Amino acid sequence: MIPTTWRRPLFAAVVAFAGGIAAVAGSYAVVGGSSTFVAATIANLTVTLAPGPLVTFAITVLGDPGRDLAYGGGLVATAALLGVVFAGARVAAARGDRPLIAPVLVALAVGAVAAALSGVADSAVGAAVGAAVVSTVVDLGAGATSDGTDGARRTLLSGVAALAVGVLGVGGRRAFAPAEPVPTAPVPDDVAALLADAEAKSLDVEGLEPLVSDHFYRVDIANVDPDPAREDWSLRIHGAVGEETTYTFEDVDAMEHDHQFASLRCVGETLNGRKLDTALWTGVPLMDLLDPADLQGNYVMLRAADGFYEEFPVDALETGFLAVGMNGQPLPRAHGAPARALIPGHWGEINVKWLTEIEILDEPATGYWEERGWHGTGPVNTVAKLWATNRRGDGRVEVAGPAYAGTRGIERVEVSTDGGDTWAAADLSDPLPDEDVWRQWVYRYEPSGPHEVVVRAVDGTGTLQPGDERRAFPSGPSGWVSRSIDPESL
Ligand SMILES: Nc1nc2c(c(=O)[nH]1)N[C@H]1C(S)=C(S)[C@@H](COP(=O)(O)O)O[C@H]1N2
Ligand SMILES: [Mo]
Repeated sequence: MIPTTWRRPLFAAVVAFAGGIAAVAGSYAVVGGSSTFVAATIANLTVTLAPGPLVTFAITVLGDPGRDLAYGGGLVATAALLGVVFAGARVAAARGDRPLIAPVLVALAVGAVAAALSGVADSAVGAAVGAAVVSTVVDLGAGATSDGTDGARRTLLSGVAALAVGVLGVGGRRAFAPAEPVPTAPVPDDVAALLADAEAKSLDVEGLEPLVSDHFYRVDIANVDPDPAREDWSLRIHGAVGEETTYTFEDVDAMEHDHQFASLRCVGETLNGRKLDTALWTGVPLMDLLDPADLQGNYVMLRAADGFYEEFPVDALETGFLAVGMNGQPLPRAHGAPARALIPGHWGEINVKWLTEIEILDEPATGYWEERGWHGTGPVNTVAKLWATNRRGDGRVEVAGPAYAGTRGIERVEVSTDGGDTWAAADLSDPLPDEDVWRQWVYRYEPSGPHEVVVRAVDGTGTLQPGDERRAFPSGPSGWVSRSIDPESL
């Protein structure tokens, strides 16, 4: 049994937390998982405040589950904070001893804090209503006495009310509003033809992703991605420029568009990891936007709506691209809608999503990941990955994967089936039209007992992929991918 003296504060805490949960659910009911959801600010704050190595670990090692964990923490923290506000308002209301004042004060206080957190009225109104419902139910259902039984009753009522608000709010939202409206558009003929070409060139190997990835990886510093509307978006070019220039989405839309295949690879991935993918991007060359601004500095800082920023030498912008479409569709929110930068041949991190600013600098500066110890603004390392291992009907073993060396291109992939003593050339997929894109390799052979397969690539300059093994931190993984294979267990 809980000691009697503890009961009151414990009950009060449960009622307060229930109020906080209802406020979070109310906000969700109105705005869903958008960036104006009341829990988004705190969920993202946890990443901003967390120490660099922890963020790196969460993003690179834990990946999506790490993000879910941080998001869950943000939800609980937001419910707790709004719960404290809820309880404070009820204490203040109790002084006046007028029954209706509590829900009104609760709504005002919770609404005000929710508005401060989310920055918008509708999300705050949802939170205010959710909290006020719990406050009302608790007062209406509980008697006037304030002994232990009464407290237990309030606690139970608050829990039931919060559950009801949660089920109605979250369930209703999920049922009636699309979780995230996914814009779709008819795929233009030229894009469809390019995608068909990529499909035709993809090697037919079980367990190997096609040349245009089915599932494109994502790396985000924010737990809740920004979702700027096209109408509200703009791209400002400033700093060491002759002519400060700002583009709206309409401006960009009116310019001539181009399509290009490009792969992205995260510097923080493991050697044989999956943070390497390819898409067909649609957009405009960055220099079309930058030329009128008359660039005068040697460095550039790209900034984004989620607070992300990366700096690198201005030369890399020359082949840069502002992507507004991906695989024939508008750029998805997760990949930076309405517009992201693509910087060919460089690690993923400078391919800034939700791009809002291009600042030209005279002096070098430090980007988000470089402040956390990474060196990920340069060209990618060469890699050949081993993603598929199959036993074929004819008894042969089939090994395959992608190989990528940024704009250097892939000239050859070599495979060893004896742990690196002897090497043979793998078959390569036909190259896609653009420079900064992976190729697939496949090698089939007659096995004789358990053995070790090793793969390595030679890039377009004739340079062999270095064999020395290094972990991802700080400048990307290095080494040859190898795997022990027992043909009998394939
Ligand atoms: N605004 C913004 N841009 C960003 C990031 C981010 O967190 N915020 N992550 C970067 C990193 S580390 C990588 S590897 C790529 C991943 O792009 P993707 O999520 O579209 O795969 O985006 C880069 N651009
Ligand atoms: Mo990355």
